[in-house]
Amino acid sequence: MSSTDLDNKAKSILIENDQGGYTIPTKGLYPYQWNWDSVFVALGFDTFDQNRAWREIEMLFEGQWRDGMVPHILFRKDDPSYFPGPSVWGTDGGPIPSSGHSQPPVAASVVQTLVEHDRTGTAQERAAALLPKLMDWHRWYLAYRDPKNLGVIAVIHPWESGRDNLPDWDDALRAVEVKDIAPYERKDTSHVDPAMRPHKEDYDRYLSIVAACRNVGWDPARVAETCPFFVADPGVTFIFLRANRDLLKLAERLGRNREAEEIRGWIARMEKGAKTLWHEGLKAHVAFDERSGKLSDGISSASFLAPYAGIADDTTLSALQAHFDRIASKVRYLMPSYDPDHKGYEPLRYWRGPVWAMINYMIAQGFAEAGDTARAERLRADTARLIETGGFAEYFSPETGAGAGGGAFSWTSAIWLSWASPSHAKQAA
Ligand code: 9WN
Repeated sequence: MSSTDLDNKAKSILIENDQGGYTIPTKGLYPYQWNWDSVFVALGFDTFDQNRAWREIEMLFEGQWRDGMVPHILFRKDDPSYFPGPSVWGTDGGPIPSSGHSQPPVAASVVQTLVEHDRTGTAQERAAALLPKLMDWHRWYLAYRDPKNLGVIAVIHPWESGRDNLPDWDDALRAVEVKDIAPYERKDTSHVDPAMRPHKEDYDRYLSIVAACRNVGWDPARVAETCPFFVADPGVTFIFLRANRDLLKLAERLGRNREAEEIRGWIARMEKGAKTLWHEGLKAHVAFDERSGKLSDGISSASFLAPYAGIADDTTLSALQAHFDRIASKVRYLMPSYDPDHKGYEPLRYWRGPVWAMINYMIAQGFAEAGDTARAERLRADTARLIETGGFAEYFSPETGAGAGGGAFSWTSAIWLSWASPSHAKQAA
């Protein structure tokens, strides 16, 4: 397929997955509105329908909870093809039935991008309406996912990280007692090869965490105190730090001085805190289990997001460049979600090895901003080749380039349109 055909195909996937203002990640496997999926999808719509891009994010925020949290899934209508659905979550925090925790807060960064790209003349107004909501969400993160003021953001469930099945979660997950779960039937393995999905022992624990949070009524302070899983994640931490920098730009642009001052404080706290995640032996930022006090022992694709978060001092950048080149000598396509030299690496099981297009987009943005345009371009070229060979798949094998997981996937299409497509690269040049 030519790149123009792929552009058209990507657009048609977004249009097909559009449910009237919000977009599902893919039909069958994921039939609801997911938080960070929607935000990346907005980047795709931004290339051909800016009004629709704003709508995607506005509809996501329609589900914001009273306490400020923006849920990871909005169940706008019940769909038996996905498990666990609304009745398992048992939440009551917001206006739309939803899951009970969040997902990586990329929204402020994408809103800032939409403002910069605006051709509609309405962006300033729409961003101003979103600003207080973004502020509330970010305050919620600091209050309830960093209650000890460490300057790092923890996740209370592997699903909250968006990188659900990472080897980094294994130890913390094994420590979760399996209890309070009713007999259940998974749906994911009926849509996708079970060899690409988590094991039953993982699902038992995923559901046990949901039960533990349900038992405290999803009260965020009690969740932070009692949740059996509470792990500081370099992915969410770096995405949040970046989002705060972009939120600051927005607040300044809108003349919101009080908010700008508050955000500057958050940035200082996070810049200091990120050091907690530095693993001196591995020379990279890794996950930190706040319950056990242990750092994880592997490098994930999120370790490469430090420059995206504005952490690009010489030590960090040169260590990441060395890891980048080492990993590039092991696999054909970058960036695998987990280090191929680690025992937990599996090229086709999700988040234990496969490549995701939107993670590449963020890593590349950080490397380019740090002045490493060669490695940024390598990531863009690999992402383009993966999509040309593997189609608009959910994720790809770093070894063969085969597309895996769900097909006709929204965020892969969006990242193609907004970044990886050669026609986009030509326009941007
Ligand atoms: C649970 C929708 C979501 C992504 C996540 C990805 C996967 C869900 C699942 O799909 O997670 O949230 O059921 O496996 O891990 O990042 O947002 O695309």
